[in-house]
This record gives sequence, C-alpha cells and structure tokens, in this order.
Amino acid sequence: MKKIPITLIFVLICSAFIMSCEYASDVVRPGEPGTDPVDPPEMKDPSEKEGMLKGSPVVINELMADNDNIAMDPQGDNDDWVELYNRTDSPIDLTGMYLSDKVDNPTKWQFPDGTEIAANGYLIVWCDEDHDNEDATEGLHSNFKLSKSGETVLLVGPDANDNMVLDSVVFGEQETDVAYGRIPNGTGDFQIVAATPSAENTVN
Ligand SMILES: [Ca+2]
Ligand SMILES: [Ca+2]
Ligand SMILES: [Ca+2]
Repeated sequence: MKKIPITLIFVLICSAFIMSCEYASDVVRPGEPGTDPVDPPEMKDPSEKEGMLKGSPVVINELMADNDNIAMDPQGDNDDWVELYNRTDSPIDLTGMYLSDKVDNPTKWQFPDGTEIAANGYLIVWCDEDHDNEDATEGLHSNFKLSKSGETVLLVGPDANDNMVLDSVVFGEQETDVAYGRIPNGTGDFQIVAATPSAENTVN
C-alpha cells in the first residue's frame, strides 16, 4: 500500500519537472524575431524568400506567360517575357549565367557573352524560342517559351559557380496579358502586378 503514494509522488515530481522545462522553452526563445535584441539584421532580410538565394544580386522580378497585347519584342512580336532586376548599385555582367524553365535542365539557355544588366536596372528576356532566328539578333531570346498553364523559371549561376540556382519562381496558371511579379519590387513574393516590363513593379 505504501508503494502507491511513492510512485504517485515520483510521477508528480517528473511532471512538474517536464512542465517547468516546457514553460522555460516557452519563455526563452532566442531565435524568435522581436524577442532577442541581438537578432542579426540579416535574418530579417526580405530577400530570404524560398527559391531566392540570399543576397542574390540579380533576381527574376516579373514575367508574363501569355502576352497578347502588352509588350512587343524588337521584332514586333507579342512574346512571353521574363524581367530580371539588378538589386545592386553596380552593373553586373551575366556572361556564363543561365535562364531555364526546367528544374532538371538548369543550364537550358545561356546568356550571350557580354550581356550586362545596369545598376538597379532591368533586363527583358523574350521567351520565344527565337534564340537561333537570324532575324532576331536584337534583344535577348531564350530557347523556351513560358507555359500559360504554369511552370518554373530558374536563374542559374555560371559553370564556375557549380550552376547554383540564384533565384527561381514557380507559377501556376496565368491569364493572358496579366503579369506576375515581386511586390515590393526586387524583394517581395510574386503576385499579380501591373505589367511593367523594364520598370519598377507596381500593383494595379
Ligand atoms: Ca520573338
Ligand atoms: Ca506562353
Ligand atoms: Ca517590372
């Protein structure tokens, strides 16, 4: 008969100990934003989005997968397009980098040598499969189009950088002449935006 109370006491002591640990873990959360005055500021960097390499100087900023009446390429065609944005104050040479719409083929299309994106500037890649078209020497033309039903676009670093994925966006079904881009410009999540090829993203 005396063993029962002892067991109960033991259980109660263990429960109290566990509860005190849980209470402590509820109170002390050094990694939680706002509770720790020494949170490193980079933890709050809005560039830390899924798919975007932290601090990537160039990002996929906007795209249109079904362009009927919004923008024309230099040859006068309403083709799909991807807008890149240089988030830095220096021009960036994209030589050796890639753009792809296939996760299993990240080096699908390579930027022509000498392709540069201006400081805080924008660059449009026409996704029209006109890469080998001799009549389409003006402008950047990839060897893939964007699917209106949705897919993935990847911005990939050069071979020397092990083709690291610098940025990517997965998009679902798109509507004709409706753009999909980052809000805030260059850092935010993708959403439906006003079409602003080569300009800062805005909501309608
Ligand atoms: Ca074209
Ligand atoms: Ca398309
Ligand atoms: Ca834009």
